[in-house]
Amino acid sequence: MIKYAVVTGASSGIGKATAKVLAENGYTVIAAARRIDRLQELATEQSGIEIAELDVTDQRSVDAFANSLKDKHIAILVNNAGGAFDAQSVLDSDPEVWSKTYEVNVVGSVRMTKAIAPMMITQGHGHIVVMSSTAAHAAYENGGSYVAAKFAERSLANTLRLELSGTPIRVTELAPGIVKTEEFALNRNAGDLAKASKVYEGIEFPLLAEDVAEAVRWCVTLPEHVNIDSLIVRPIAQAANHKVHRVAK
Ligand code: 8X3
Repeated sequence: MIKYAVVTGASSGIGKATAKVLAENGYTVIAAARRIDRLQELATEQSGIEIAELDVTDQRSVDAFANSLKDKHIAILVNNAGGAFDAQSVLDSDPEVWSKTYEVNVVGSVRMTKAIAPMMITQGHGHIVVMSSTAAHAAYENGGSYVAAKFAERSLANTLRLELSGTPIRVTELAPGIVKTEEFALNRNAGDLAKASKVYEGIEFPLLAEDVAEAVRWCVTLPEHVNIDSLIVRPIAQAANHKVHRVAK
């Protein structure tokens, strides 16, 4: 039987790295994202990857995607699509950005979970991974929209775990700290490369997307009676969200 793993937001960063690692570990990965051109590149880089266009903020897109999964044994769902879209104080922030951030990170994960969890229950097993953040564990200044969305995603995972008790579905919240990826800080800083670079300045060894992907691999390949509820992963230079050791140039 082919075991499928669905990874959302798989066109770059943590999602892409996770898709690759799961494919290397025997899963047939359905890498899903809006940017199909990037997914095509991924599928040429790594065998065992099927691709699908998906916008988790669009219920019709999620429904069409779910229909395409009929008869497939979905072992894993990684709710990874998301991101941060501002670095503003609450007072300076735009409510539209809060809505956008909530829609993609939280509601998108709810849509995907509602689409796939019933298939997992019917199949008799499954594992849902919610990619949250250390921002889901402690607030910080100028992070309000993202912090709120990630707290909500963590709550989604915690609620689901309770509601799915007695079913064969594992639920894991994975909370990475600073991860140096191509796009996260750029998206947060409206494409300003200088501001985005500052996020990682002086951190000799930030986490890489591959480090987080390895944590996903570990969680999902543990024996099926073992559930990692919540896993915080930080670079050693980040003792807490606000305490980052930076080396002066
Ligand atoms: C990203 C980590 O430190 O920017 O999820 O909140 S942080």
